[in-house]
Amino acid sequence: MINIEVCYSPELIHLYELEGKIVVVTDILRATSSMVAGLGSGVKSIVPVMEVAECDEYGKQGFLTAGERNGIKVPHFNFGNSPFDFMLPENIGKSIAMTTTNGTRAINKSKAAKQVIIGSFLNLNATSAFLKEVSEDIVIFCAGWKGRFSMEDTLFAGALADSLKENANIACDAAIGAITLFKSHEKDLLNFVMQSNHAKRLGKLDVKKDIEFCMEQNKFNVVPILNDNFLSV
Ligand code: 3SL
Repeated sequence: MINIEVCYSPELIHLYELEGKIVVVTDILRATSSMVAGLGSGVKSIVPVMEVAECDEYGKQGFLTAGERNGIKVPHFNFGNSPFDFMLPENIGKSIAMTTTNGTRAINKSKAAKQVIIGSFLNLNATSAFLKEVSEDIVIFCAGWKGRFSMEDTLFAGALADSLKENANIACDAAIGAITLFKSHEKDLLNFVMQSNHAKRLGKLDVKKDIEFCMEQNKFNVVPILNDNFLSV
């Protein structure tokens, strides 16, 4: 049986062995939800980078640029971090360079893994189905907020681990905790997430519709996979 672990924060990822494993990076509000929404709507590829300057370099090569700092669009980028921006019809077939406070950082910290994939509530069933076919151990990596635990990422980790638990060994307390949190709130996920620090932070930016959208389940039947720094489906 394969093992499933959950890591609650990029500050803890050095405690996990990633080599030979599949890492599922999740940043529900909003980076991985936006990636899934974009790639599920016809965006060709997304390159997740750590710094604004790296995005700018890709921009000079013809990429669209996207991302935020502290939730606010980087002023000179084409767009910010809203899933609705990523789904615009004019992005179909385009490549996007993206940098965010936590999500793209977590992806870059996952590169020692055998494979890195992107999970969100928007592609929960697709991610689960993909992982039911693998023989490698799995680490579900929550991007959190500036190194801290975040409720919405942990809820997703719990939902995903719960969907896999018949075929896998739940291999750490963090995974048991995530499943327990998810099971306690699975019937009112959105209301529960509205109490989270990040929803309150985003609420001040007037993006409630983004939060509601990011908590919808299974709108996209795609699993973004990282290959040579590029995410595609
Ligand atoms: O930190 C991130 O990766 C973002 O998703 C944060 S925000 O939702 O844009 O504030």
